[in-house]
Amino acid sequence: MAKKDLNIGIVGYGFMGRTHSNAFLQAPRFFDLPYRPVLKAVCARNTERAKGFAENWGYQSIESDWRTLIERKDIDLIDVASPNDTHAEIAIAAAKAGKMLLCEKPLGRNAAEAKAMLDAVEAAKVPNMVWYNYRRVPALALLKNLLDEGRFGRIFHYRSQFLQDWTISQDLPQGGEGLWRLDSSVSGSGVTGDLLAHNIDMALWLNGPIAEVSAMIETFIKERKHSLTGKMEPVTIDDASSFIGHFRNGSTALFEATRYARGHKALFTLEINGEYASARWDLHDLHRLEFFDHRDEGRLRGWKSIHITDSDHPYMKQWWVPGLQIGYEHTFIHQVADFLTALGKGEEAAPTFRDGLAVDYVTDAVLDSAKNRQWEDVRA
Ligand code: SOE
Repeated sequence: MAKKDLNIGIVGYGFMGRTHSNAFLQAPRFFDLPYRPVLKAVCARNTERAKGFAENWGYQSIESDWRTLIERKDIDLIDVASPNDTHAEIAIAAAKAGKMLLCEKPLGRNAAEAKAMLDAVEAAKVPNMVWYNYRRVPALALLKNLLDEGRFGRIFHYRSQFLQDWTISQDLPQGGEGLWRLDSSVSGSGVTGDLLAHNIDMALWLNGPIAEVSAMIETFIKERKHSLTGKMEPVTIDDASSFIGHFRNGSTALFEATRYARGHKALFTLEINGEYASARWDLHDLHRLEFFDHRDEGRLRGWKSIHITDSDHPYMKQWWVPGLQIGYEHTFIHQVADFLTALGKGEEAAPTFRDGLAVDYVTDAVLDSAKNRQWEDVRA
């Protein structure tokens, strides 16, 4: 089948600009897709750096103002890979200009922003997706299939953590390039929107909606020098965030995210316990799914560690040979492949902006609950 070109304009060239650009380039090399992403333009304020980025990744042109980028007739899709405070303005304007949208997570700095973004893409009827990339880890896609097949029976517990340790030093400044995640006016929140949002998106996908939460947040370092002003300023992000809650299916939730767990760099873990089966997974060993099935013969019952590298595992047929694993960057490649496949069929690819808003409703409830020191219902 002839491939159609899909012209991409990306805003932002940081960590996520790199993961997305790599995915646009690699997806059509490994998957048979109806569209071929064409890297038309990268947009960033620093034109020297944008030029270097364009040369490295093969973007055909650069722009320094996202407004000019979205006006361009030769761009079909805008990829928002810039800091969180830019997501809503760019996405809403791009949707109005009729562009398809991919947006880095979290969708908005809060649910109000995310709702305005959802309204814009739905009014414009443009395809849209949020980069909650971990849904495309093959082991987790397999877990989703096992859950959908009903192998776990009734679900009792879902627990999930995201542990990092990179902000422990008092000397780390807040704000500016690379450190905007520590400035809540840019990021919206601390670990709640940055890390816990991943745990929540995964949980909503695997185990359905969360009904209510009771949360606690903590800011361990109260003042940091701001990179932009050079002055010591109060820290207004949450350094740690945890909650208990109830899913609508009756199971209980136990979640924690922190950047103060010394020794842990990106330890995203989850465990689900059902009537018949349990499963657990962690990002440091992302190609393994631990699975326990109580219906196995009693003498042989036990935890299995399944190495997710066989061709009958999700996505793996497209990669190497059984036994050879893939990694973090592949989750983004899979996401592009799924988006383009769905686009070819005129279907949506999840997580859409609607799914992104659902996450923001939970993170808003977490922050409200911690502030008000009470249980909060999550908006449906
Ligand atoms: C923060 O350190 C971060 O880079 C997040 O922003 C990403 O979403 C997460 O996948 C890894 O950690």
